[in-house]
Amino acid sequence: MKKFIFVILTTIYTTSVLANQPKEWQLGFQEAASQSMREIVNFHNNLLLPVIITISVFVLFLMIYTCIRFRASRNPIPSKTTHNFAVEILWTLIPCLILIVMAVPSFQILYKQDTIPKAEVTIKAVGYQWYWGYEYPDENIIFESYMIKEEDLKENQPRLLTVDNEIVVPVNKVVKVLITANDVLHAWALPSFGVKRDAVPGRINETWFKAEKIGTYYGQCSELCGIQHAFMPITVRVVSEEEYIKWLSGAKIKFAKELITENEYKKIASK
Ligand SMILES: [Cu+2]
Repeated sequence: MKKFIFVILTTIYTTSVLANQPKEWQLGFQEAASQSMREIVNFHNNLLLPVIITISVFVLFLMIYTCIRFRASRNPIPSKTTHNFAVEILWTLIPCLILIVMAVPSFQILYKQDTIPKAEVTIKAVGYQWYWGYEYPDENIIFESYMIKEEDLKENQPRLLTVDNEIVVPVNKVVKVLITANDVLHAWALPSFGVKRDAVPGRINETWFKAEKIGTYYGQCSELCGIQHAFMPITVRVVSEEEYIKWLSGAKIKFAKELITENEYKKIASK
């Protein structure tokens, strides 16, 4: 009973809870943190759901009506009619029209996601069995991101989602993500940003997002990649521009891809 009440309450209050990670007994999507995800949620809630519900209710009504109206006792001699031209045209045309009505906004969203605006930050994500490797190609930064085991979690760190090295990006900036894999297929997915792309060995996929709110966002590998598929989460920390610059200067030293000279070190450290 308690669980039931909880489900009802979360259904009513989902929009008011700041959800950048899955919540227990959650229904629906996580709260959108990008324009792209808002459009997806809008499309789902305001078009797909009403269409699906209407069709389901209509089919259910037809089934119940048929069972009652044409039951053996009420309809002892069944009709032998097999074809009806008008009905057949209708049940072909109407589903076609419904599909077209859904396809138009759906393609609009897809094309918008596919067109990558001029990127202000570029990140390369590489899937490995079983962790993610990240690179900031313009900043000479490279690091690996492993899940933190349950026994090592600190307070408020979600289980199975927290990593040791998070990706850090500035708020309200276009971030382009290049996605690939080193061994098998993986997929880089972040529900709050409406992003999900396959990581394919030997090829680079692209996606982008523009996070609108400061916070920590969690995603998971979304392509079954082996025994530890569930243990390679994705964590993105969205910070202010100043904080990002501060993080960059630290990361350039800590995660330097190529050896930095003493002069460069001084230059970075003095920032
Ligand atoms: Cu996986």
